[in-house]
Amino acid sequence: KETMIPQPKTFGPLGNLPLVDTKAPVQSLMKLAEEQGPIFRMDLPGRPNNLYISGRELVEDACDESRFEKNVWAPLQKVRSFSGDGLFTSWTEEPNWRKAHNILMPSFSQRAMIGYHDMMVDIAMQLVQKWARLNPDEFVDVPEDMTRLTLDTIGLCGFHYRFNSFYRESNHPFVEAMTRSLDESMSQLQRLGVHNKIMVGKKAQMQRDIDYMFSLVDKIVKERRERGDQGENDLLNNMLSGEDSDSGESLSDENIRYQIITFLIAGHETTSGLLSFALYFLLHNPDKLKKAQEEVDRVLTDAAPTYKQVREMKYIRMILNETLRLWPTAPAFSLRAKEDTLLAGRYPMAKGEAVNVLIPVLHRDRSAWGDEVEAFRPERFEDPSQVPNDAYKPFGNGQRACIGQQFAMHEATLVLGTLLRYFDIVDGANYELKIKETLTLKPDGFTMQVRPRANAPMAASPFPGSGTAVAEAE
Ligand code: FDE
Repeated sequence: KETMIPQPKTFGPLGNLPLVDTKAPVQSLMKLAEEQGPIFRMDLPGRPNNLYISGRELVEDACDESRFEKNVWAPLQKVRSFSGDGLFTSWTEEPNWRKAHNILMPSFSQRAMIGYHDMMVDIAMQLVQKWARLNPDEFVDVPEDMTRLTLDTIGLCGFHYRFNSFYRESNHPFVEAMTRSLDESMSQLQRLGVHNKIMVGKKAQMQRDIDYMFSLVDKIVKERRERGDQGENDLLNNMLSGEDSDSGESLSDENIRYQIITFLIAGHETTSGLLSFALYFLLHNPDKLKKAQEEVDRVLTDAAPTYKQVREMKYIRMILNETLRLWPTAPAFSLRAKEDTLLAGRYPMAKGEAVNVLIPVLHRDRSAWGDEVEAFRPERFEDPSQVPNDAYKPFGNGQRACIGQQFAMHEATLVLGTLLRYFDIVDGANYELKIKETLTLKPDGFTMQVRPRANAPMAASPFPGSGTAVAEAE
């Protein structure tokens, strides 16, 4: 009953390494999956026997939590040098995973979004104001502005820290340190062992970056401890005061540091990529853009969206879901067998053996999504009972699925809706999609133009409150 697992051609001691573009590993693996099928094996120097799965049936079976569990695979192990046993990079059996999970779950519930809503609006309006001041021919760098927005949002909602990215020409030093560290972690994976040992300069830079990140975060925690709780409704307060319902324990300062860094990484790269891809798809699908504008014109009747209005923008949410189908910005996760088992009843897996899920390929499985898998069709998500959930995993699986899902979706819906309410978007550069890979996916060098819409609320001057002054003057 056992079945052979295909493997692409090998290159002596390098194994399959030459088949992987070091700058675009996920896109290389997507291509290989197309050639090799829903399961294949890759041998890499020092890391033999990597299994990749992407078919609906295989993924569904590997998502059975009684037999498989989250694997902190090589890319995540690299990131542990600065995110430690934070939620994203801890093994499920590490005590701090369940502790932090229990303490933080309420902070990420749909209800908790009511508390973050005004802070999300604060940052969204900064972006609206920036775009409203552009000259008609200027271009916006979409991923850069979306990264400013998502970083500032998680900073404010998480810790009442203002990165003030819209008031800076270049990135906040924290972002520089974080991006360089993530880049270096991924590069280390691609280098051979000996090469890593001689990269002394890179190592020293990474240490400086990690020291900087720790010192900034530790300062935020220390200040809050000294000042005490002043009713900030943010993640930091919940971490400082929260007790694990199982053990009665609270989180250590060291673990809080790792969680903060985790939220800053997880909460901004992925969500900014999502917003950027969504705008890209809307530019290329004018009929969907029109439907979206009809919805925001109907729902968003005030200068800034309310919590309830964000929940009412159903089509915007469907656009985001469909965007995550085609380009899930966290493109892969890994699962390992808890005991010896047969995957999908035919591939023997020894205890501890892992499979890596290629999400963008799963999301193009024709048996789940029909023949036109490349078509951008938000309507696939219209009727929740029709969504093939076993073939849709943009937020991972089971108890280790994304804790930030509600947060990301509320933020992205709010922002995309507001932008479409205020601006027409124009593909002035004839942008052709090119995907940049870090730990996440983003449209590389994506620029577009924006034109204030004549019918936007307070379109001429999108300052909260300024509309009344104008009305009174008239
Ligand atoms: C998580 C997550 C995941 C899973 C991973 C693995 O399994 O390894 C995924 C897939 C995801 N996530 C995705 C996503 C997307 C988006 C847009 C997001 N995400 C967003 C966000 C935001 C925030 C704040 C977050 N996110 C967070 C997070 C965390 C913490 C985690 C871990 C959890 C546990 O517990 O494990 C995740 N996330 Fe996400």
